[in-house]
Amino acid sequence: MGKLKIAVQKSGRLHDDSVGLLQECGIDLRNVKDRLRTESDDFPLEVFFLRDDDIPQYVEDGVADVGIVGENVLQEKGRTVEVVQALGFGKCRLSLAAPRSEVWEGPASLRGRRIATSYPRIVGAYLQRQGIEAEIHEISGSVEIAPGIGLADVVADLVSSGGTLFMNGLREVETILQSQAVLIRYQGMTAEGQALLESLLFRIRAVKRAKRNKYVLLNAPNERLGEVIALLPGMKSPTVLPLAESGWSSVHSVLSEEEFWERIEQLKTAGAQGILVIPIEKMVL
Ligand code: PRT
Ligand code: ZN
Repeated sequence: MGKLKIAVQKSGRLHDDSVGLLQECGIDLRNVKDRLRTESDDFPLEVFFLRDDDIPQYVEDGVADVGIVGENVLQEKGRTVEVVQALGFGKCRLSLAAPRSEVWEGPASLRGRRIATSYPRIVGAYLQRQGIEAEIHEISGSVEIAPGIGLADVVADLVSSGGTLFMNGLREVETILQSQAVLIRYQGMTAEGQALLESLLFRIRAVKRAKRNKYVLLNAPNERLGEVIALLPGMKSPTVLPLAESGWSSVHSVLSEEEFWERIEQLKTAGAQGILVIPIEKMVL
């Protein structure tokens, strides 16, 4: 039987989360350090470790069936691949930043200026959308020092905490692109490859769903069960079991992260006690 070939970053910010996701999907990978490729014993998967910049092309060409890469790299490379799933890690944004002393009056302030960036294609498209002419200086690293050494007036670079910009006397002034890691696929996959991808996606979605949800157990007095149950949707509906002490029940359910704190407070107000919250490892609907 064939194997699904996946390209992931060899080392860098996406490596650990990419390998970690596969492992959470129950796919054991041996020798991930300093290797160019490895296979799994318990899932028909072959992993290629590459520079993130090369991943879109490998997937466009079908050398790898799928890949994990940041949307920023994907857009910059402009390769023809299909995005099948956002993965929720590697979040950052591509932003314009100007020296803190500079008065910023919106994108129009870019007119005729020099912009240093490693993302000439995305920045070029942005300037075109804004109808602004400016000079793009492509540099491959340490973009944030360009204004300080007189190489450019502003920069367009990836930002997560903003610490790097701050330390270089720069201020984020416009966001061009929001980015996260995504799973991409080769458009000409065989039927067998697609079936393998479906089973990988099934696992990825179960892992992601589990992360967004918590298992909740609590005790409630029987006369207030109705109120408590109304607050807990559960996967179908909550499980209710009698406690040894008469007049009380134990209620089990699932709550999503977004509504979690608000619901816990409401549950307490509705008479719930001894609330336990437990992480869920996998969640299949
Ligand atoms: O060797 P290879 O080419 O594979 O790796 P790389 O050096 O090109 O990329 P790497 O490992 O640095 O980043 C891989 C991907 O992680 C990027 O393409 C983004 O999709 C994502 N990502 C998420 C980030 C950041 N957050 C990030 N903060 N990539 C880079 N940064 C850098 C940024 O360029 C700047 O220098 O971190 C600095 C800013 O961070 P803050 O926290 O100070 O704002
Ligand atoms: Zn790179």
